[in-house]
Amino acid sequence: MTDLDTLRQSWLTRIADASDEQTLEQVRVGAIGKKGEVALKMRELGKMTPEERQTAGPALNALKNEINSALIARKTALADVALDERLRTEWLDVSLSPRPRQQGTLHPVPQVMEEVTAIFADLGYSVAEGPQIETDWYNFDALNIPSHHPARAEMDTFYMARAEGDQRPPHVLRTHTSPVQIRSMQDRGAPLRIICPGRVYRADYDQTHTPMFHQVEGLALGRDISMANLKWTLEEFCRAFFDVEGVELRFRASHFPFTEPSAEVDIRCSWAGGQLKIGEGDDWLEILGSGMVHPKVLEAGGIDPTEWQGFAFGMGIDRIAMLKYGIPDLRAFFDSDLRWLRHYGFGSLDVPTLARGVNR
Ligand code: 2NM
Repeated sequence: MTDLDTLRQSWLTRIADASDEQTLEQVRVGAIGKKGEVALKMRELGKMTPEERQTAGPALNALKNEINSALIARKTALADVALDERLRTEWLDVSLSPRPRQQGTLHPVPQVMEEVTAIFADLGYSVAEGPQIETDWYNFDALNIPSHHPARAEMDTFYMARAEGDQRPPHVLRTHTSPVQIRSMQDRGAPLRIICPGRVYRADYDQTHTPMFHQVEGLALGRDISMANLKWTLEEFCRAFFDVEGVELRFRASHFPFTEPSAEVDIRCSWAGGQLKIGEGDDWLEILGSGMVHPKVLEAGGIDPTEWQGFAFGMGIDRIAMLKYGIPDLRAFFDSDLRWLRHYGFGSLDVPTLARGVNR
């Protein structure tokens, strides 16, 4: 049986040397396949004497089984190696952030809108929104700006085209968010505490004006809400928004058709060294307009002015964003310049909340 020993040694060596599954399969076919070497040996059993066959038969069967076991063991080992190789090369760092780099940033305008709404939400105000295309009644008449009032001309209003033969007054792009406050009075009645952030439109374009800009207006109605409540509210707001403990506000008598009395509000600041500092210095910076809501405006909102009164205020978001974040040119807000957005933009997860502070 020395030739069977040679056979065994030769196939076991080739099995051990097979470095991949394909080679191993070739070895299997050559050894114990139908026309493999062991099968050919088995065919020779027929020419043997019965005595020879009695020892050669079991020996060949044992060889076939041994080769088969060696093939299975080798196959398992190769699979293990292949798996190890995959595990080594196909890896993933699950500690990576969802995006490899910060790709987008939040524009300062929505960021500041969020900051303002977070501060007023903390004071019990809810957010109200409304259409950007308004009837002239909601945009003007309801706000005590009748047809031939000079404020209509001063507003640089964008008028919508009318259908041929339509005699009704044209719709307008809202020139302030006050129409939303009229709608909210009509829908919700008094008492009421709302702020209305949104886009507004005026046909004006220069270094300090863009034809579309952003406003937040506020309205608080109650039985005995006064100018004192207005002053406290605006001081609280400025303290939180500009993150300055010693904010100081100055109320200057002014005029708006929709409020009586009316006041423009300045904040103490310094321009020392060309840099704006809020809350210190000898300069004043106008930041918003305000007043007690005119009785005619309350009536337009379906509110009885003998029972309810309240204050309202309005500010330009773009403007206070410039002041807070030191942005020099208003027009850059709408240029979509990526370098500008990366410089002045905010991280997408950098959402202002009062719990974390609106000023990070
Ligand atoms: C301002 C200044 C003063 C204002 C008034 C109203 C309303 F609809 F309630 F009467 N909303 N906003 C208001 C008052 C707006 O912006 C400079």
